[in-house]
Amino acid sequence: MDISRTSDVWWKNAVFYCLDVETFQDSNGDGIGDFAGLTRRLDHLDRLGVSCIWLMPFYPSPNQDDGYDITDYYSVDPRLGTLGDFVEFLRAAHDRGMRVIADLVVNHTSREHPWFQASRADPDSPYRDWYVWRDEKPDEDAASLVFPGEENSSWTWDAKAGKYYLHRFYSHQPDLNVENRAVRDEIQRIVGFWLQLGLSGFRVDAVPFLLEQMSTVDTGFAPHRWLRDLRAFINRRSGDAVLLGEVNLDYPDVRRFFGDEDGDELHMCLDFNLNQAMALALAREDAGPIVHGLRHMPELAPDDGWAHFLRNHDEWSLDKLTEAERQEVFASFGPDPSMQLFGRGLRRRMPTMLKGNPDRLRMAYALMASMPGSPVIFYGEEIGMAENLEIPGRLAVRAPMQWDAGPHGGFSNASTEALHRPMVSDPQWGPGKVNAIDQQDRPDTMFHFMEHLLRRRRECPEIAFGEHAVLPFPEPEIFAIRHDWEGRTLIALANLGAKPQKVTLTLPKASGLGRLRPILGEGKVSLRKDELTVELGGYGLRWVRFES
Ligand code: ISL
Ligand code: CA
Repeated sequence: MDISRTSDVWWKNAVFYCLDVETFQDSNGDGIGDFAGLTRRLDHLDRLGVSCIWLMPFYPSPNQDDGYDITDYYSVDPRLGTLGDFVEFLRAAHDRGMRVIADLVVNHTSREHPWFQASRADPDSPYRDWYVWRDEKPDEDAASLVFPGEENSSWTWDAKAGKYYLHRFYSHQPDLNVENRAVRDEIQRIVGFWLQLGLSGFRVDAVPFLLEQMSTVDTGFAPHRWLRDLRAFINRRSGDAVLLGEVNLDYPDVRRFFGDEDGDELHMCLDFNLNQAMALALAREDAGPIVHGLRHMPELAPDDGWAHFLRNHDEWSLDKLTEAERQEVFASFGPDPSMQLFGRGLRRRMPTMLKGNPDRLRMAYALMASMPGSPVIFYGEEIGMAENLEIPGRLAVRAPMQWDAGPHGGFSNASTEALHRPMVSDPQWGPGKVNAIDQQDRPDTMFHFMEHLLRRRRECPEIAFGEHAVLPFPEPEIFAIRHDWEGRTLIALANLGAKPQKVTLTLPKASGLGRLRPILGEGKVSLRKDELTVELGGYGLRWVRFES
């Protein structure tokens, strides 16, 4: 692949940054972040090396699920600004060379969406068949519930309709019926609308639920054909638009959502499998689970890729681990029940889970960024922000961004009562200690490290496009991966343990690999004949590159 072609498939070598407009920067003092505020903060993202911003839902919403409950797909929540503000933001992002994608949440709408209101009110309404209705409550398997403890069924009685409606998530989020062609046409219009305004694609929410077939009769609907049509449609409208899917399934099942061997469905999927392997590996201080995970990672078509992350905006879901493994991670990273959620995950951010150890934190991010695919950063990770466990449920990790040491961390000048969501208040983690502006001015900070890491990652297209191989080591704490592409070789090492290690690996024909250049981390590196020796501190990391 030549270098211009790599830009065509930009998502494979991108740095994604996920943020929620309402917790990023308030510009008008009402306590709610907005597009004008976000626009003012774009230089922070530019400086960090972000190449694509992922906006969490910003559409009008009663906000019962932080905006994942939408009442209008064609506009901006007035609390966050106007469509005009959105376009100004988009233009300013593009001006800095950053693309923007947004959450596409079309598995369900808000119960308050006019479509649902019409659907329940009138059996003859064309909207009746836009949702999934049943006269009798279907049998269901308790294990299939997404929010155990919060919702005890996926079917809720609606007195007005005199029927039950399906909701895979909260009861205030009725599922759309995508087996109805009119619904699929509408989804296409929504996607087309935002592409026309300049979005570069979508993070598609809850894809397996979206594609689920519920009909008891044959509607002729073929879910994967529809996903294929959707990709064809978006790429007809916009050649470089991307579909990044949330498909939290086992690897072989995720693979099906990329389409056949040509890769004609989702362009990318968030890699939950490797994510949970990393959780276990970090907790155990043993690279084994990652090695195992990579061995099972399916092959993708050349234009498709994985999106890797450590923490996202939801709980750290550990649903793919065995019960015993999950308990191991809980014991290391969140022993108190208040830190756990739905019996399957942790509602904490990395720095607190890693007990404030800066070396371990940096190693964890370098490890993630060395995985074959593109890294995704969740806002605040670049400065080592913590969670606020006083905020209920998943929202604990969605406290407002900490910009400076001033009141409300520079997020807003509203009164404390008016703040959309409380700040992190623990003095060790609050804005007085952890904030972007102070870190930008000091070299030995998380921000500087992340900036350096993400820029290095962008400069190493071999991670995105190359062949990877895990380099075996006798020391279980050591993880090493090699990426080869077009005459470039990168070797990324991480020491998952606290003990310093000196490791040696044999690289056949090392002399042909070009000049050795350590590009990330600290510690002595030497090459003698075919033997590469690297000294890694406790929780150390090192990337070395051979350049011809
Ligand atoms: O089902 C799961 C695990 O068994 C979840 O990972 C599920 O895929 C996830 O909860 C879906 O989350 C997404 O859609 C939700 C929203 O609340 C989340 O924030 C979003 O990430 C409903 O729209
Ligand atoms: Ca505001």
